[in-house]
Amino acid sequence: MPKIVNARVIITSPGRNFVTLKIECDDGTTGVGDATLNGRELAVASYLADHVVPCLIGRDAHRIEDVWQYLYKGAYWRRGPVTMTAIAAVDTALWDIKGKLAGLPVYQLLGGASREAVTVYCHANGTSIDDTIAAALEYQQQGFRAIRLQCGVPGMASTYGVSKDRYFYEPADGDLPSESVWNTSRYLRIVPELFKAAREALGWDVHLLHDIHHRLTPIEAGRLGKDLEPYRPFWLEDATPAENQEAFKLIRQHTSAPLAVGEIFNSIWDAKDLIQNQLIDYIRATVVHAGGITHLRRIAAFADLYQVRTGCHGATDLSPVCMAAALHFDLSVPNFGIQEYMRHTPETDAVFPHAYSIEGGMMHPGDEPGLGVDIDEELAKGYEYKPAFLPVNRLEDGTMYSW
Ligand code: KDG
Ligand code: MG
Repeated sequence: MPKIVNARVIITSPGRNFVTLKIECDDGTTGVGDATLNGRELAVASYLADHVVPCLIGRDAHRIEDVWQYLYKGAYWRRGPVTMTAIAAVDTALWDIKGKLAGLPVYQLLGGASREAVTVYCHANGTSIDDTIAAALEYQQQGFRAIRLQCGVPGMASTYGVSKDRYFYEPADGDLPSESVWNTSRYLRIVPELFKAAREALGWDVHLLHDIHHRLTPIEAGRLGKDLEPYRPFWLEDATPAENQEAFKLIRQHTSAPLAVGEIFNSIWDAKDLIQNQLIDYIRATVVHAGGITHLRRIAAFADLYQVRTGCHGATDLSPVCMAAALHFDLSVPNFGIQEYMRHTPETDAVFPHAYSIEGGMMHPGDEPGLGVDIDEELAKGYEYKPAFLPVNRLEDGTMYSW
């Protein structure tokens, strides 16, 4: 058996903070797992180093399911983003090791490829509708067939999804949380205009997506869905906060716009009612925050029973290790829908050398054994951790609101 002899928690900040777990076996085989929880990185690092790593030493690296159950059931304190991110990192690293020992890319161990490559959506954003359309046209020319559109809301100093940098999105921006201001009625007016302009400029052969980022009530989301229906959105993401899964019934009663939810979910229990009542069309849970490849496969298998497809979160705060793992999952899973893609900075890509590639709007995990991604620990040492918080959001009268 490949015995686990060491596991290191590596914190590095090549452009942004990342936490990585590297597990080592007695024959020298190593595997990596992403453990990054944006804005709460050190909580997961401590959970891993203090409570998980000591329990891994001496275990059989092949027993992925047993280790998963041990960490989940054995913790007593089940679920939650910190615990599930830590479990995900272990699980991902063990799949990487299994692939390397088998001499096969992980997607082959998951049943093999169900498609030739993975369709991704990219991000077009701008402070105005015109800027956003110009960015979207560029992506369309590069071959992307699915584009998320976000634009500034007139009168608001900043808007979710509109990054300060044209190419690199970075929401965590301060050593204390910065504050944004929100106005729902202005937002509800601008988005249909954005989609109208997008269809005029980009035509109908491209999928258009939008992220509401938990900022509407169910009835407001129903209104927006109705207004966007003529432009055939691919999905509306995080229309309303999903703690109350029943809230989506109200949205469904008012619009046929497809709904996507789940980037902040950490287990199947967050999505159970949404899926079995067919209140959503896409489940956005991803490897790093939802318990790793093992648990994400369980979520996808359950979702498949209800014709709900996957749409893994893929923002830049998920490291290339998570991206690689997501691509192996995406390539194999029967009910794949789409994968989010945001480019990492060159510094991030250098610290995490990877075999995955992108061509036009399609990605492939590559055919290296394991996940085909690693961390250059020497290079990583040069990028010290910097505290960085996600912003918070208030209404114009000062009321705290969802970010
Ligand atoms: O860390 C938070 C980001 O990953 C999130 O705000 C990005 O909503 C997001 C998305 O859809 O990529
Ligand atoms: Mg989102």
